[in-house]
Amino acid sequence: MTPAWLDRYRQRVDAALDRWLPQEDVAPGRLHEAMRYAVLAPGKRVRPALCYAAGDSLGIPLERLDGPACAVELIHAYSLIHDDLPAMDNDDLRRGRPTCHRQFDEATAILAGDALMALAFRILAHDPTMVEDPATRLQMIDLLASACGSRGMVGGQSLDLAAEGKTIDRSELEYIHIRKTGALIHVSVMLAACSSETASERQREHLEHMAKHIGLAFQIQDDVLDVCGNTQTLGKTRGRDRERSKATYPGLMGLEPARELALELHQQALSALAPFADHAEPLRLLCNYLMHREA
Ligand code: GRG
Repeated sequence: MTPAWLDRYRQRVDAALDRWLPQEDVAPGRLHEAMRYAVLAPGKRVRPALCYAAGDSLGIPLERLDGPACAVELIHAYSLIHDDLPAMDNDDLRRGRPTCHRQFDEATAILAGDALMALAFRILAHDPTMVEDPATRLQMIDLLASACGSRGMVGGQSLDLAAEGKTIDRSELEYIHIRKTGALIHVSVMLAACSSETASERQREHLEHMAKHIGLAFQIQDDVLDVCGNTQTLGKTRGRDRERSKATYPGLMGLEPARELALELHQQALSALAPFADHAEPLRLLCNYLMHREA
C-alpha cells in the first residue's frame, strides 16, 4: 500500500507515460506491448515522485515536470529490464510479475529497454509543457545522459557485475552504489531544479545534498530488504544478492550497522531540507517513506 500523497504523483506520471508510450496496435506491436508491460507495471515511481516533490519545494507547476518525471522513470524501467536479463541478474520476477524477457523473449526485452531509453531523451527534447529555454533543455538532456551513462548508472552496473564474488571495501561499494542507483535519483531531483526559473544557487545546493544522501540511503535500504524483506511484498526475488555473491552493505558491515548508516544518511538528507520549511513537506514525506518502505 502506498500513501495517498505518493499516489497523487504516481497517477500523474502514469497518465503522462501512457500518453507517451506508443500503443500496442501501432507497429511494431509486440515491441510496444513489451515497453508498456514493463513501464506501466506497478512500481513505486520513486524517481518521478522525487522530481515532482522537489518541484513542489520550489513552487514549480507540476505540469512542467511531467516530461522529466517520465524521462527518469523510462530510464529506470529500461535499466530494470536489462538488469533482469540472463546476461546480468537472470531474474524471473519483477514488480510482482514475470520479468520482461520471461513474458516476451530476450531479444524483445533488450529492444524494449533500448527504445525506452531513446524515448526518455525524445521527451526531454520535445515535451511542450516543459521549460522552454533551449539552453536549459540541453542542460537537462546532458544531465540525464551523464547520470545514466558509463560514468553513472551503466558504469555502476558494470562495476557491480565485475565485483560479484570478490571482496571489496566500503569505499569501493559506495563508489558503485552512488553510480548504479544514486545517479538516477540525484538527476531526478536536479531536473526539477533546472525547471525552476527562480531557484537560488543555495537552494540547488541543498537539493543536491539531499538527493545524494537519500540516493545512497535508498540503495542501502534496498540491500537490507534483500536480506530481510519478503519476496511477495518486494515483487522480486529476495536473497538474490547473497545468491550471486554481491557486495552489499549488510554483507560488509552487518545488518544493524547498515540500517543505522541508512538512517544517518536519511537524517542528513532531511537536514538539507530545513531551509525550504513547509514547502519541502512532500520531499520529507518521501524521504521517510523510502526509509520505512517494505518494498
Ligand atoms: C542494466 C544499465 C543497467 C543498470 C541496472 C537499476 C539497476 C541498474 C539495477 C537493478 C538492481 C537493483 C535491485 C538495484 C537496487 C536499487 C534499485 C534500482 C531498485 C529498484 O528500484 P525501485 O525499488 O523499483 O524503485 P520499482 O519497481 O518500485 O520501480
